Amino acid sequence: MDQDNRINNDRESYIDALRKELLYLIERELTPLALKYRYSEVPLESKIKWKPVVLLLGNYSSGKSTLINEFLGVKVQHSGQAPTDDCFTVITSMEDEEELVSDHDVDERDGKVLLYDPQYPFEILKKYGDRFASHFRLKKVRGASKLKNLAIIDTPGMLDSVTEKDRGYDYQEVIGDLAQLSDLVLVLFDPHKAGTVRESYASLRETLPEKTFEDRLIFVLNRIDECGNLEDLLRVYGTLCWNLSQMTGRKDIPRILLTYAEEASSGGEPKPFLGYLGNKRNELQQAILNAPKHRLDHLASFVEHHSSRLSTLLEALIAYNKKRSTFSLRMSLFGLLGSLFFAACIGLYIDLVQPFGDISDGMAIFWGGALGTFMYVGWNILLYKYFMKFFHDQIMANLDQLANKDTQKQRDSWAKISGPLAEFLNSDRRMTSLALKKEYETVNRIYAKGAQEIRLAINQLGTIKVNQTQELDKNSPMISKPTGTQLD
Ligand SMILES: Nc1nc2c(ncn2[C@@H]2O[C@H](COP(=O)(O)OP(=O)(O)O)[C@@H](O)[C@H]2O)c(=O)[nH]1
Ligand SMILES: [Mg+2]
Repeated sequence: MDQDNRINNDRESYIDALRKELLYLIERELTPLALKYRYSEVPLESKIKWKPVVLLLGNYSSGKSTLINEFLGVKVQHSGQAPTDDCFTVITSMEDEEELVSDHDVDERDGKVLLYDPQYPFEILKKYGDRFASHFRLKKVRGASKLKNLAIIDTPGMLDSVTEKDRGYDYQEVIGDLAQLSDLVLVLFDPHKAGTVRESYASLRETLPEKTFEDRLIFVLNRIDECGNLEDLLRVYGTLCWNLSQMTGRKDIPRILLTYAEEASSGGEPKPFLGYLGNKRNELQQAILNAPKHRLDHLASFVEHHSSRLSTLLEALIAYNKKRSTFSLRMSLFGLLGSLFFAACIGLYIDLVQPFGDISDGMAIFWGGALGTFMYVGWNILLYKYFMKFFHDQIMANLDQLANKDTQKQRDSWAKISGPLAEFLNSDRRMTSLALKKEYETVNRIYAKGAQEIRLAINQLGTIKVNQTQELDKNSPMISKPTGTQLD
């Protein structure tokens, strides 16, 4: 037993060291570039610095709130048949000191604290305005040990006929941003609306594939106790599979956990098929508890993801600078040759035609040279600027030429960075090739070494034994203690 505890402690501290290393890479290396090049409006780490997060999505009355209450063993959320709860609720535990001073078992706070307190990762949601803020709240639960290292977000049920105007904010955008910062996303359905709700169609078709990864999604068919018999359940299951394949655009059917809340189902006559199927409730609860373990993978993907996109952005800036230098050199040469030609013509004209009377060869050369120089200066001051603006407009009209888009990954990266790139190029073009090259090397080093070595270290975790953590610590090139400020 003692041995097990030591293994666990060693693992925990090793995981913690890896987590800090990854956060360090993001905070110190990627964020300054992401902000500088307008790739992100907020520091990148703000989305992942907080606790691991589980997001619950699903149509109204699919049993999200009931699942949360059951998981915590406390009635934190209201539940009911009608779509009454139209709030996004972040649920986590009280801190020890808060438990001492709070008079309630559940402390409910306005969503503004989540948006404006930098310890939370929700700053990004400020852009959805006051209507959203009034539908966002925080609940802190006393003694919720399961939430010490975890937060759950309950969401308003997905509806059919609702529009952005009705909600007052863009629901799909909000759940996209929340999914992006979540380590696990549970999508709940129930037998009455097995995937037929319009908002769930939009989110599964577009929002979720764009904002999160397949392996972070779990589909749940909840409330199966309400099916009349096995045949009824099979019909519902088939409908859901069909709808899911339509929504996700995939031919293979993802795994769907079949489950129900025993407490909510009591009262009805027992259904024999439920005994035969078994309830996957424990599996579902275990998946929620395991979410923190995905955080390291999530962080490593985060580093890879953003460093590769920043690398595409820097590549495009380097290409822009290169084209600009070539064009500028060409224009300067053109101006120089034009001015020389002009000087020679003027000199010859003065010398041969003698329009100003008898002028010596030396004076003709002098006047030719002076007018040529004047023309060159005029060129550089007036026309060169005009041509460089012409160059910039040409590039902006066809920004695609700055990037390589052979692979799908490159095309995806480009879709994300072309907007910030255009904004940056239109506002600030002062960048030296040397500085760009250095930044490019930095993000590639982070991508190639950082994330990959961390992944290797994560894989080693599976086989870790007591006292080996220190060995790993020494051997891992990434686990060098960061100098400078503590990350958390
Ligand atoms: N029979 C049955 N009822 C359930 C189950 N889960 C939730 N309910 C009931 O369904 C209604 C809606 O549940 P709720 O948790 O509020 O759904 P939400 O809108 O997704 O949060 C409530 O009346 C619950 O008691 C279940 O597994 N079986
Ligand atoms: Mg609810």
